[in-house]
Amino acid sequence: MAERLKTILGHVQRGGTEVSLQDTGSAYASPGGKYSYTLDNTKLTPEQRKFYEENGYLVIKNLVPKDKLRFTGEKAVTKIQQFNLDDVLFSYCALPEVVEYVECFTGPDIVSMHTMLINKPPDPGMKTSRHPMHQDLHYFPFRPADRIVCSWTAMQTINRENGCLVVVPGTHKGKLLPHVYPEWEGGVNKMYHGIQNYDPSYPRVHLPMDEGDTVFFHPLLIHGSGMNKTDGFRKSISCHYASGKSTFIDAKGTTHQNIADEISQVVTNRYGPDVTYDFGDMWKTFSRVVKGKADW
Ligand SMILES: O=C(O)CCC(=O)C(=O)O
Repeated sequence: MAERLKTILGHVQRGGTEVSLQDTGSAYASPGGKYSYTLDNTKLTPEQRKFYEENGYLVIKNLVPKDKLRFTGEKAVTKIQQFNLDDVLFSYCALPEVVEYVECFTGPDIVSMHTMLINKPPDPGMKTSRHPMHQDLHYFPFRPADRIVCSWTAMQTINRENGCLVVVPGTHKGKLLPHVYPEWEGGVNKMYHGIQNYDPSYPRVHLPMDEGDTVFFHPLLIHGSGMNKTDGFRKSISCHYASGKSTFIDAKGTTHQNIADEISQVVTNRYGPDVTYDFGDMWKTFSRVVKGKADW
């Protein structure tokens, strides 16, 4: 496993020449280089901190009380995105249990950037309920990447039968790779881009979780989720947080360009060509401060 990971990192490592991309690194990395992905804090145990530094994710069992995950009205849809303005759903993003961990990665100025409640439907037999392996940073034109973290909470038992998360540990140490629509026979959901030329033999770890279990993960961590082979819907809720000191990059000419263009097209289709669209501004509009302040 260690050898295999070394080979993968050779392919994706930051500063390599395979893909030339904008800097995704941290402005806060400790000078001695001991910690790059976490900040000094009193929340994480030394073991938890070391685990995240090495693997790019951390599962906290039973973090969110079950009564805080009782949302109604989501049965008819497969995904609710950008619920920052819905106070009931947003209450998840502001849960002290969650935010105390988030601060270990973002620092004290915490902004909710991207929110999602996924109600993964039973697969219709075309494997379309899979989520291709990807890095979330593909969607985010803000930096530094190391001050972004996703909190993803299981709203029920989630396992390999109903499509749990799958991660490739250690890949957060790599760089942002180009993403495209995977060429899957049954098709793929809109805007579910996957890593171009993804090598499926990368050593993956499945993350079965119980209701309330929460995984925190880095935006460069390669991950996805499996097919829902059951008859029921599979529910999870997540929030991507960034530091309020983040800065925004121009997506033009970067690997973000294809997703920025795709979203731009959606905006044009819906509102007409006169409505101006900027990828970075879109994220600023979606954002909502959870703690401290945002500098934009
Ligand atoms: O919840 C899932 O099935 C996958 C979610 C995911 O990969 C993401 O939000 O980036």
